[in-house]
Amino acid sequence: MKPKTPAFRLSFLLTILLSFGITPTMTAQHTLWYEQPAEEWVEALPVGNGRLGGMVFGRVHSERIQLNEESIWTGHPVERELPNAGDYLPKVRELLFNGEYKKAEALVDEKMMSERIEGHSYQTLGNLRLTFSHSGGEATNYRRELNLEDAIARVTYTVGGVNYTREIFSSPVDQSLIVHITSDQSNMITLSSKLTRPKDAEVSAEEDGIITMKGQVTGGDADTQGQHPGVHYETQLKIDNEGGSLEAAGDSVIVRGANSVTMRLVATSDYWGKDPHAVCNERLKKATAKSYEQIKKDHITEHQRLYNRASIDLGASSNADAPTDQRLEAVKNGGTDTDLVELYFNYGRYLLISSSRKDDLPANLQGIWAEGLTPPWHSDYHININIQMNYWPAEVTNLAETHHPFFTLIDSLRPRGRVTAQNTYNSRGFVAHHTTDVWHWTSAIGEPQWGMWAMSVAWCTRHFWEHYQFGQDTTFLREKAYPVMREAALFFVDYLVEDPETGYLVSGPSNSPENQFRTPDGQVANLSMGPTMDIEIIWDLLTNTIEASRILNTDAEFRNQLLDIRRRLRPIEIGDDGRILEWAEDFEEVEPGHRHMSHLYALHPADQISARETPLLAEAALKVIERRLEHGGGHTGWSRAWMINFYARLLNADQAYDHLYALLRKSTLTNLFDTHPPFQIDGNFGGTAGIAEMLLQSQNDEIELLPALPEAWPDGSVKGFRARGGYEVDFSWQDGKITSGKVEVTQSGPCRIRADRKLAVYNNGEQVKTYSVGENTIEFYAKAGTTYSLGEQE
Ligand code: FUC
Repeated sequence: MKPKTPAFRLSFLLTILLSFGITPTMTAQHTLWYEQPAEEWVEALPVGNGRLGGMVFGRVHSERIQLNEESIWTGHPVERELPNAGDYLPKVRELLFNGEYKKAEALVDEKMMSERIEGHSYQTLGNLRLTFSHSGGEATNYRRELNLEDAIARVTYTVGGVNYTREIFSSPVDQSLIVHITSDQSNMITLSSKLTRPKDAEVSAEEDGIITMKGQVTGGDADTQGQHPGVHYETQLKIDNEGGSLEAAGDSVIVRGANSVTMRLVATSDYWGKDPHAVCNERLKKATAKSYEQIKKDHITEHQRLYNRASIDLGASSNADAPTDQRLEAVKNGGTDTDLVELYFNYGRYLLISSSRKDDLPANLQGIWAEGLTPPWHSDYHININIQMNYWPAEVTNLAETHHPFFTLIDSLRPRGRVTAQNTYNSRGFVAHHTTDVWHWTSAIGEPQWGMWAMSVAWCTRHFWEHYQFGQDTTFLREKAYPVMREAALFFVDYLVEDPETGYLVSGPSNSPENQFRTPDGQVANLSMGPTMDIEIIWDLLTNTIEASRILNTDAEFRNQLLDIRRRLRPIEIGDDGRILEWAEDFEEVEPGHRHMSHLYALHPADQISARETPLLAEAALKVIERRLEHGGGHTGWSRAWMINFYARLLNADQAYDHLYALLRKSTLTNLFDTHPPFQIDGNFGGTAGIAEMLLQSQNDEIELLPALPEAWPDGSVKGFRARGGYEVDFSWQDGKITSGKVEVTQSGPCRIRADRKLAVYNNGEQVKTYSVGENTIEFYAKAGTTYSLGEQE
């Protein structure tokens, strides 16, 4: 039997539809659209090329495109180290081992925590303001949309019988944000353009239609600790009219009676060590040498190179033709909308492509889209949970190259991280604490509750390892990943300490981010020795580094040392009530519904706990989740996204599905941004990853198709997902059963596939020998460069 591939089915369907003159619309899954302009910033639509972003409001008469450039940061590298902090480490540990938690915390607070420096922040680049003169009354036929397939925002409307269209996008190819305005009648476009910024902006307009805005950014009004001058930036906007006239007036450029207007905006800062003026000149010259049509074509081609690699189809919705805000509202009112789930998934991939491209800075807490001078948490890189979540969907949804800016950030922390490791812990290797920013500081700052946590780097190294696992690129493993993993692991060789009572190796002083416990004498405390998440992260880092050194056939002595340390780590413990303990002792949590579920790191994103392989631990993890939920857990956007991923890993489709809808209902804004609150992009990425996790998993040395398929998605397909081991996978299902699929193999070796039943494997129509290796699971020897089809056993 030759199985029908999804591609075959789709082309067949298209042939039938087209022969009846029916063109299927796919917009519901790929377009956000609205019947009114954005009033608030969180209603505007994001465009971005990885570094240059815009939030498009789509106002008819006074358009606002709020601008961001990823390197617009106040501050500069600042010395935050406490050279003698490590002198207090033995005493702090002694106090913690003796149960004197509050005393230890006070000592940490006084002697080991660096000062928090407010005022170092990511900031808005400014605004592009367009004031239109339309004649003919009110606008009708209004539509504002973001097309995710083209990565173009569009605004269309009619005034006085004239149809106007604006197209806005940020091109990665031409490093410029483009605004193109047309109308269907001649000489009807009249507008004035301006660049504005709340402060630190010198603006001038020239007769050739170029507006320049430049300055050195300083802290926002909310900063109480001074101005903290940061980068020098420049942005240039070139306005070209076709038809009509153009003139500079003060700091504006006015176009009158044009047929069309094209704007090219470039921006950069000296963060990268280059003169921003020269870089802007060069970029603008290049972009101006190309026609609008060519820039647009190149932009779409480059975007689709990434965007089109993966897709999902989970069935159709009845409400698919309604505007996005109305669809979301219907879901908030208890409805379901499968196309909206697909749109949310596609949007997550769109946001990652648009905020993280190779050679950029990584996606920050708001991606690249942040309003004002003091955005929430300074839009920094929280490396104690948030930045990791940004990259959860990168590998599985086939956007591996978006991961690189994150790797570069972690690599860049090494020089300062080595100093912090020495100063704070008398240890080799490198370390960083709960957060950092573009200035790459690594010390423990602020309150012990979040700041005294030396696990961030170790967690981030999991991403290097995942990138290798999915892509099987040994050059990456050798040259980029292993040196970072090795140095992160080296830190723990020196840092871990033997618990005098049990003999096990533990971390500390440390918190379980960012939860508090009650001490046996009733006090509220933050720090202890060996909280469970630490142990899980360290186990994970050691395991991955050991494996990497084996693959690279290097460092045998170091590997043996890591093996020995891993053996001596305190195990994950199940408490009397059946839950995984969050701390080394069975402390009561102060906030039982806390948003962090740190001690389940081993279930997801790591893989030490597995529903199939460690069922008792999985059961204990479920109890943790249930108790958190009973007390209101999952209440922030990202926390809800964790729930989806946890339940998918626990193979509980119904709960994963319910939490996916809870994410849409409770933590999603009308422009589909995740809200913590406020807007924080990790929930978008975590939600996207959660959907993928429901459809395909590969953390247990097998590709599992539909591990957590809810009944609401009986028929569907997945295209272009990646699986660990170097595979790219497509598959379709009907009535919850796999009907066809294909696996593209980049690395020769045994390949295991688990599905609803044992599948057959074909190569060029010939059935391949498979081995039955477990429940619904087959294995075959896959050859690199081959694409195998999946189908029914004969
Ligand atoms: C962590 C979380 C918060 C928030 C902040 C940016 O500290 O605990 O909920 O997401 O990062």
